Amino acid sequence: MSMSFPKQQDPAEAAKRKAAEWAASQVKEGMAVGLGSGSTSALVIEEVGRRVAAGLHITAIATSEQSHRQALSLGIPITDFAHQPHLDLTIDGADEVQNETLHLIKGHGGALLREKIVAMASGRLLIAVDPRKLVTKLGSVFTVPVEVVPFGWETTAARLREQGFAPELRVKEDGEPYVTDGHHYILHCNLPQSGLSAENAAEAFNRTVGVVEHGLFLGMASQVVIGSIEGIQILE
Ligand code: ABF
Repeated sequence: MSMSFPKQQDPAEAAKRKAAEWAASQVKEGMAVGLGSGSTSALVIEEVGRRVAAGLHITAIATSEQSHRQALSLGIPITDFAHQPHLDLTIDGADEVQNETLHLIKGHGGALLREKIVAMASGRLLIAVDPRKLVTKLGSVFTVPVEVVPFGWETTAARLREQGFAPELRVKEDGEPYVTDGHHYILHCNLPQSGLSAENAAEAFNRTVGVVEHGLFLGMASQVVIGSIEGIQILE
């Protein structure tokens, strides 16, 4: 039986907040910071916004339009890669974290392309999650979102299907394709069904024409902070 809690007492929400608060504490004076997407990142941005309002000086680049709007609304100074090609620290969430390798599945929020571009430009990628995100085998809970060019997406999907990924087009409630901030579609791919390791699957996605980027973030996380009601745990 699943229990329902008011948001402020929900254990998962409390865990996310603990992780988010510690992650936000890692933002230091003068840093250029990548701000992630999703509900945990929204808590991070809220906390960073509070610190900026209290006098912290940073610049930031967000991984999604939604996070960008949230940051602006809190008065966090936003920059771009023309002015700031390197970020000191990016804080983002994840859908799955493999507990030993810190390999990640990201992108169920629909922002994986920008998330990966921002992560690649960062000296340190800090992932903030609640304990439900930890898995021993990547792909046990979530599919791998793969961002594809809309033109000929059916042929890209067919080639991913031939490789065993059983791709499914992400659609909105009205049945129309979900369109990313980068104006692409997303195909949800089944990693266990392909029988491939995460590394081999990443290579297969990279080789498939029509694929823009995929949600496997392998060897990219510097640290993972896992929140719980009791406190935090750091994996690195
Ligand atoms: C982004 O938001 C992701 O890459 C992931 O898809 C999602 C996690 O969201 P939440 O923190 O709401 O679980 O960080």
